Amino acid sequence: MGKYTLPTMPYAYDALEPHIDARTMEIHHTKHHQTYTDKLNAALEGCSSEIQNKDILDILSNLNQVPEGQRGAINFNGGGYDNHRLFWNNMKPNGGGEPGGSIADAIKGSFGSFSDFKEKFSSTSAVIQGSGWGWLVYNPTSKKVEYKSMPNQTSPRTEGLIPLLGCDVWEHAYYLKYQNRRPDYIASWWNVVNWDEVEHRFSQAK
Ligand code: MN3
Repeated sequence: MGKYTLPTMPYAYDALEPHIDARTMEIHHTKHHQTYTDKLNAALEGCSSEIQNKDILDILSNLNQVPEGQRGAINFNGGGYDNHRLFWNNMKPNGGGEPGGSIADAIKGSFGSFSDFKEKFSSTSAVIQGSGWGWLVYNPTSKKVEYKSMPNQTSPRTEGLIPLLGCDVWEHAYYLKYQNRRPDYIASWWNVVNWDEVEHRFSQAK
């Protein structure tokens, strides 16, 4: 068995209905997330024990330490492994609404208002070309929260950013229910956002 195993889901596959359907959640977790996990383990086997012994968060934050031959595979599958475990936990049944606490103030400081943030996140994530993720991140340099689109499975950590809230806009995240209507999926996804988890990540990141 490899170093990493598929994380368990924090709720049932049908718990996010009607916003995200159970079949999509099951395939997304048991097939897609499992594959990223397996391929991350396989890519790590091609690395030195020094790399293997490091935590995936350290590896993603310092990708240059990974030998060139494995770097692409670690970027993609390590990102896929970490992004999805963040994703499951930054959603919950009966989520959504507006955040409170320090994350609400930070969003207001960076975007003007919560509705301006939501509009920017939605419209920019909707037009990511091909596959990728929309993220609310904490930038340790500016000490502000920012929106960041990332391609494919590349983690915001590879750019020194701390992921706080991610929306998977790969077709596999919504196609069964929404087909080509990515903006409809994103609009519905806001109803399952777990703001307590985002606030928790923000407090850890600061
Ligand atoms: Mn996915």
